[in-house]
Amino acid sequence: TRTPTPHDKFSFGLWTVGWNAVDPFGAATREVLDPWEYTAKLAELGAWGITFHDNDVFDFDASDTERADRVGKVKQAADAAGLKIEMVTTNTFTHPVFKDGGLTNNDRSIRRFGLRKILRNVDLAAEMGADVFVMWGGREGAEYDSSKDLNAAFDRYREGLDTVAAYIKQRGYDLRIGLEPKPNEPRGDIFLPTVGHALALIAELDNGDIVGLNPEVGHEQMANLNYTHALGQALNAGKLFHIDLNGQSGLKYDQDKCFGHGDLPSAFFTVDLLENGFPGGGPRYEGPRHFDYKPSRTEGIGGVWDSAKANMEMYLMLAEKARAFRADPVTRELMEAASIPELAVSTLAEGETLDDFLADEASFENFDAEAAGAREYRFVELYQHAMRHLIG
Ligand code: GLT
Ligand code: MN
Ligand code: MN
Ligand code: MN
Repeated sequence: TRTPTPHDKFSFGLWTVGWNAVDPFGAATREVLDPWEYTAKLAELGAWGITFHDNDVFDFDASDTERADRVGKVKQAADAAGLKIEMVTTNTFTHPVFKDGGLTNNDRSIRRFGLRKILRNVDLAAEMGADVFVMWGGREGAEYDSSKDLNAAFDRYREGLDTVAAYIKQRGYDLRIGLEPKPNEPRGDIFLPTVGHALALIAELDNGDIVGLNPEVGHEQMANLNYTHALGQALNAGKLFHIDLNGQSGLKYDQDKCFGHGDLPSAFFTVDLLENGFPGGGPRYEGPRHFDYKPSRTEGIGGVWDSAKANMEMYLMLAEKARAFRADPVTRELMEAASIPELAVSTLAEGETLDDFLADEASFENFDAEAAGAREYRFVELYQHAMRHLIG
């Protein structure tokens, strides 16, 4: 595979390569560098952008001067390395004050504090030139069903999101919000567990036009759902604002492995959608190919860079194969045989009224359901053909 270039639009969270590998059972296994020390190496490996939380760069209780100094150093390092700061997000999950959430905390004073922390960070995102403001509500949720007035919790979630979106508009910032669903971990049950739940809430917002999704591979897969379908529905709704690519091997804790190191065929079809679009055209995702992974705890600093490279290499290898798969005339024939292009034809004809439809005997009275039920789709052969391209 060729080496990545900025043209590929790969980006990394500073919390990914910068993770010291603490887990609930063990201490850190790696030293961490200062946030600005990761930029030169990421750029050298071919990355185009970086992303961060406020508290990846400065401490929760940093003074204004310290905050400005550390943010300045990251911005300077990114500029020097030619990296774009494409997304900024807020940490509303680490400090104990957020143990019952920020926007949906039962304690109103904490909700007011959480919202202020987020708004302050919206200013920072705009100042950094970010396009997207991700909101992962990892602590918004519960372990105990007795602990929440759920009706009020969803009201407060909407209120919080609408307030952030209204602030972005009031300030005239060129920023869109990307909600990141996750079913559980760290909370027993997190609100907005899947892309579908988030889409439903967004539809009820007053300022929902600038609120969309940041779906993560592993998070949908932890809910036993299909990531590519999640991207498909978000795209179809005009709501795919950002993506978190990584790898997850089935139903277990959030693994954040390298992209493609979990469910490989699923990663292939994700890249196929991102690189080639829907078979019949339609909305495309043109944003960053953003990796949200964690270099495994077994890895030292060498392994950090091995794994950063692995994400990009996996993506490029899959992209090459997905392009060849789509360009293959055999694929096109099999797609025809499967009637895939026909799904893009509206079910009622243009201008056909309900009365016309009811009067069309060919569609019902004279329809041969036995014959239609006996047709072949050759879905298995089409999938097998994809596998030939993937591993043949
Ligand atoms: C945290 C989480 C990620 C989110 C980050 C954004 S924070 O690491 O596990 O999935 O994308 O807040
Ligand atoms: Mn994850
Ligand atoms: Mn994560
Ligand atoms: Mn993520």
